[in-house]
Amino acid sequence: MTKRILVTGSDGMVGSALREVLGDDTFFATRADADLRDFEATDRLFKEVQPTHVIHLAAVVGGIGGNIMHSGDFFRSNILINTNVLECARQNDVQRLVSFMSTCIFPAEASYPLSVEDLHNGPPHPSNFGYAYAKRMLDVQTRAYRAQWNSDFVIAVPTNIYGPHDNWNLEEGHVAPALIHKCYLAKQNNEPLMVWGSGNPLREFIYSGDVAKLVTWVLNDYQGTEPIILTSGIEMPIKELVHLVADAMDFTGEIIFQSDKPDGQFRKPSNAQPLLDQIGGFDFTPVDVGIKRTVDWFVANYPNVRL
Ligand code: GFB
Repeated sequence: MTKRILVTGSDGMVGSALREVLGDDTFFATRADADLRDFEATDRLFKEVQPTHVIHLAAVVGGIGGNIMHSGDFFRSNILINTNVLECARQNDVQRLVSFMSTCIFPAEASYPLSVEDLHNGPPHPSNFGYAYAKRMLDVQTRAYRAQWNSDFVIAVPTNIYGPHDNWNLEEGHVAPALIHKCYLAKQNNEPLMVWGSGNPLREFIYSGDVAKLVTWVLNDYQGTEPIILTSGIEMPIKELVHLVADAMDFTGEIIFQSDKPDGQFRKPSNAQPLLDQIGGFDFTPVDVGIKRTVDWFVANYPNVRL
């Protein structure tokens, strides 16, 4: 049977990057094709596409602001989406499915670097507990399906992804797109760039194009069954990200750190070794290069961007 790949949530940042690496044997589904919170709609999509492989990107996500404001919706929507997609994949005999968690769902108090063995050993950071617990159930469902039906479902766990086609919402987006959008407006309006928190928290950033290449490898070649973390393992203070954005935008105005805004988790360094053991080397896009590429994309496309 010829390979037929279904990508869910394909109109987002990673889905857009996957369009550049996957071939015409791929069906790029979006919310317009099916509301994956509805089982019947999800099953209709699987019956229409008849995929042999699935890259499951669809999720309701946001940055620290979005997670704090919408914890109930983030929990409910992601539980429904994942439950439906994995069950439809099983019922429609999908050979292999890759779904996504992220490093923000690990315990807030964990030994570093974060490793998948510790995933359930403690509560996640309160800033995103709704999303985090929903995503942890994806791990439970994946293991339960493998145990009962030998489903070949695996999970990729990227760190903070950034890149073109992101969600640029100032209040609910992730840090990189929010800062790029704010920096663009600050430059336009000759105003200070307002940064949330102290700028001291540390994050690992991974470019969307790298995630697309790595998840294609997970789909085709990853031999393990445990969730696989996708990271370069390089941490960066938020304040360094701010300067990369300002430099890429050629912004020379004032930068103000807002101490009344949340810092969130201080750091969440994750274990890059399992990936490197499996794949050998990987040329991660340096953050300064990726940010410049993303800023140039934003400036070229604004205001026709997702807000
Ligand atoms: O990407 P982010 O919103 O979420 O990053 P997390 C939050 C960090 O960036 C905090 C600082 O330290 C914020 O204080 N920050 C500075 C800003 N300015 C801004 C701003 O304008 N907007 C935002 N959003 N942050 C994410 C999860 O957690 O981790 C995702 O929310 C995902 O779901 C990702 O799982 C891996 O990095 O704290």
